[in-house]
Amino acid sequence: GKVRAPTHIISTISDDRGEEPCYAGVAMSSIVERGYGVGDVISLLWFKRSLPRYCTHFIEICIMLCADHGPCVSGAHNTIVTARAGKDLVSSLVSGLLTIGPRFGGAIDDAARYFKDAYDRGLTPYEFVEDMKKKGIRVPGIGHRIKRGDNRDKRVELLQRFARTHFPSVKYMEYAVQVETYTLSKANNLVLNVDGAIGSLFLDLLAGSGMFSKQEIDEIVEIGYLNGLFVLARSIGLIGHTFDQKRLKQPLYRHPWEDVLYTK
Ligand code: Q5B
Repeated sequence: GKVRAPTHIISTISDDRGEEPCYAGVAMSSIVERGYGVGDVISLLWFKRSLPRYCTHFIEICIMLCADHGPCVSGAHNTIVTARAGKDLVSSLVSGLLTIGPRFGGAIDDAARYFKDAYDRGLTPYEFVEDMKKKGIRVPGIGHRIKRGDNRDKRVELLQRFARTHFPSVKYMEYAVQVETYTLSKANNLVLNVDGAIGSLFLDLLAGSGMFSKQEIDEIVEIGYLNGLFVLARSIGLIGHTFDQKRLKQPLYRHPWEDVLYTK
């Protein structure tokens, strides 16, 4: 019989060898004819399955509301400075993307990990937060530079409203809200932020949709798929900031001396 030569690459998500590309076995013509959106494409290429419409709609809402948050956040700032240094689109984009991490936008996976672990172990919000404090770890998904208890993040409210209407269960999100109630009793800036809202709600999507086994959920959380949502979404805004600076023909950025504390 035929002997298959050993391959150097294994790939399971897409195939371009036929007449048209397939994403997780679904032909591009079906994707177009069925009116699929970017949430469906993410479902196929990241999760290797078609998810129910409320799940793909939720993914699309996450992408839309994380696409940009103004010129002052870390990512946009880096992109703007880079574009003004005369660099190309890709350089400007990646310099912004490189700021995404545990403090800025990249706390979604850790929020999901810590909220899941605490909820599944039956910790009260008090036990969870105080345990994190003892370990010297900031609660991922909690805290914001400008949002406050009396100036909540509208994006978080929108996500919560959608999930309460469409998700079969929002137990992880409700847990995150209880954690927020406790952290807000400590300081007014310790709100549930957009990373925490997406992290906890994605746990509800994974657990409540019936589309994932427990083992698959654990693997998704362990590998860390969810920061990918912020990276993908914010790329839209960072590309926009690059074009904006080029269109405005902005000169090289130099930070003003007056805004630096020179000290020994
Ligand atoms: N404290 C976000 O800090 C920030 C605490 C905490 C316990 C916490 C901070 C944090 C976890 C990471 C996270 C996602 C760095 C944020 C995003 C996207 C964005 C961005 C945008 C967009 C803000 C003051 C006191 C200190 C701290 C304590 C703070 N956070 N304690 N758990 N989580 N959060 N990141 O304001 O006693 O005085 O020493 O790391 O979830 O990135 O719009 O800007 O769309 O672009 O700098 O929304 O919360 O506060 O560092 O001065 O702390 O609060 O220990 O206590 P700040 P700090 P003490 S969403």
